[in-house]
Amino acid sequence: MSAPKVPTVIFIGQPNSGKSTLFNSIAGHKAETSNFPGTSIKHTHSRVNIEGRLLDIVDLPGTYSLCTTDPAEQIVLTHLFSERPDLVVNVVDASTLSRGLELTLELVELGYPMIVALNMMDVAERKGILVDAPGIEKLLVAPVTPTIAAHGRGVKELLERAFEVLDKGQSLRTLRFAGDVEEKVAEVEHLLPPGFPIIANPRFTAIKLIETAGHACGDFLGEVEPGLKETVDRVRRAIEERRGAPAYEVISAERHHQAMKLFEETGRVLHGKRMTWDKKVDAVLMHPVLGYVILAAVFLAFFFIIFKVGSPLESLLLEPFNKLKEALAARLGDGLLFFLAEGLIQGVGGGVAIVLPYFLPLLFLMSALEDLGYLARAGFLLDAFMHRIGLHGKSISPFILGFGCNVPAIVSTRILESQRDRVLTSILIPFIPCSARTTIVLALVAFYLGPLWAMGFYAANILVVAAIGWVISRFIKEPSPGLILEIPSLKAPRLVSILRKTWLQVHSFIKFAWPLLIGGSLVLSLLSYFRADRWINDILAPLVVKGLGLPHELGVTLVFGFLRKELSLIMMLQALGVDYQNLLTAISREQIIVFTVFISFFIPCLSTFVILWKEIGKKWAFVSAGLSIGIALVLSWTVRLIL
Ligand SMILES: Nc1nc2c(ncn2[C@@H]2O[C@H](COP(=O)(O)OP(=O)(O)OP(=O)(O)O)[C@@H](O)[C@H]2O)c(=O)[nH]1
Ligand SMILES: [Mg+2]
Repeated sequence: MSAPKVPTVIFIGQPNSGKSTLFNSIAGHKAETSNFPGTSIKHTHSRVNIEGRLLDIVDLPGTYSLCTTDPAEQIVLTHLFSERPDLVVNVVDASTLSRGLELTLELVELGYPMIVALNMMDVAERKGILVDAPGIEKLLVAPVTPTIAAHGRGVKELLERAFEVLDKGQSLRTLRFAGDVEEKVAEVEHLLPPGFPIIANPRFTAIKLIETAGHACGDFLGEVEPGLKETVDRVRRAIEERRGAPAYEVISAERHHQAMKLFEETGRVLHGKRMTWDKKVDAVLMHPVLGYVILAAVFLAFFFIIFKVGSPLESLLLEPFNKLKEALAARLGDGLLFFLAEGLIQGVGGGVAIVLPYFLPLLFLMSALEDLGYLARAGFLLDAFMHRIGLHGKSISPFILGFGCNVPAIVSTRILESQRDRVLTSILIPFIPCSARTTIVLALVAFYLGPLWAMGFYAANILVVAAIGWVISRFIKEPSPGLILEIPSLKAPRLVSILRKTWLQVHSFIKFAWPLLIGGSLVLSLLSYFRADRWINDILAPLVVKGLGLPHELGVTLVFGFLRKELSLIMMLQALGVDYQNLLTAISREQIIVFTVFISFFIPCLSTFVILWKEIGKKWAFVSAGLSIGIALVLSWTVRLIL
């Protein structure tokens, strides 16, 4: 007897409705969550055991509808249409219920077994929105469970109802459109030729053909033969003539009308609560003048906190490593063994003492701001600025992610619809100072010249990004139409979620970056033991010494920096042969700035280059690398001249 098939359950819903949070509360921490629409861009899969029963659960990117050209949203369609799940869990944000229900109604049209998680019940309550879950359940004939995914509330009931539907099956009620539209749908439905690739059921397929003219739903509708195409076109024209609007608009208006009706019958907005505290807070946070003052203050505070935590820790933690090195030097003399030991200590010590003291608080605060919903608001404030550089507000979320790490930021450009926006955003992201570069700025500029200098450096960096964007966008044609940026509700950040997110990134630093750091440091030790670094430095001398006015020894450091940004810092100390605390004996403050400028704009790291290649192609990856090298050289040279 073969084992019974494990049922597949997918989580689907509009962006930021809490799918990943719900998924994590069932599967443990696997999917990324944040208070930012468009966080999940690929699916996350997990096999879970719920009281002895196995389930394959899948967290999907957010989607507004079942018809889309957005590449991230297309993943959802693939899962729905090709892989046909056994159960759909539709996660709806109860605080924006009437809008969320439109997708729910489309899922009802699809007709797969489904249940609804009415999530964010706490936010809805705070906004004075009362929702009658049993009422919706009665109208949809699908189980509806109120949940607060962030606190794990209602999850158990949701799972119980999931098993109920999986065991007993379900027949959903079809909600019909207005008579004239329904008639036209039936017309197409009956003319579908035998063997036509039906998605879910003939009615759903007919609706999608009318809505999309057969081509905007990915490849799911297959080749539409001329006879059928003619029928569909005729029906579309008939609807258009009768209603005076394009057919797809008429259908979406029908669904909107159904959603509003459903909401009116089951939801109630308490008017006394209209001006809730979060609206008042938002009026200040997003105020056209005050908003920017607060934004600047938040970032200022952000830097000061990280610096105030990081720099004393750094000095404290470096002590033992320096002592160890001295002890080893006394014992091993200056043979190969000492060089290797020194390389190892520099690599390990650099990670523990220089990178982590800044990196950890940075990730922690960043996650907190993100979960609070402040980053999305910063995005709103910077929207106008984005338009200036030829992009629209939606690109702000990859940008903001880029401050953490450029690699996931580049992947997340998949949320952008047009290829032009994807390319432009992906080319700009490598100029955004990621956490590794921020660490360098803090450890070098802030530590040796003061935190204000670091902040100025940062501000200048953003301006340079804007300038580069402005110039490039003139070359890559037309900006795409503006898109309304969605602002999620303010939410109290949860410590568990922040700690988990921080850990996830620290973990990947330990796993991927640190070994590179140690390896790079060892290679450099070997190079200098065999004096091979000399001739690399000699070759680069005209550029490094004459051009940038930096010490001769730093040539190797500048080149190898592209392996990993944190490495440059450690390699710099190694190349100059000084301890971190004595840096100023080997290099001047002006040179520190020139060095940091070069490192900041030079190709961010190998992984970024690889991901660019994968996401937007070889040509653009090389364009980006070329740009980085050119801009790094020009800027650091200019800075040298100024100083
Ligand atoms: N107050 C409250 N916050 C919640 C609830 N569920 C999720 N959140 C928060 O809402 C934000 C969005 O949650 P996610 O799970 O990332 O949403 P998602 O649907 O996966 O979003 P995308 O992947 O962007 O489509 C996070 O900050 C969560 O902590 C809830 O029931 N109540
Ligand atoms: Mg998600």
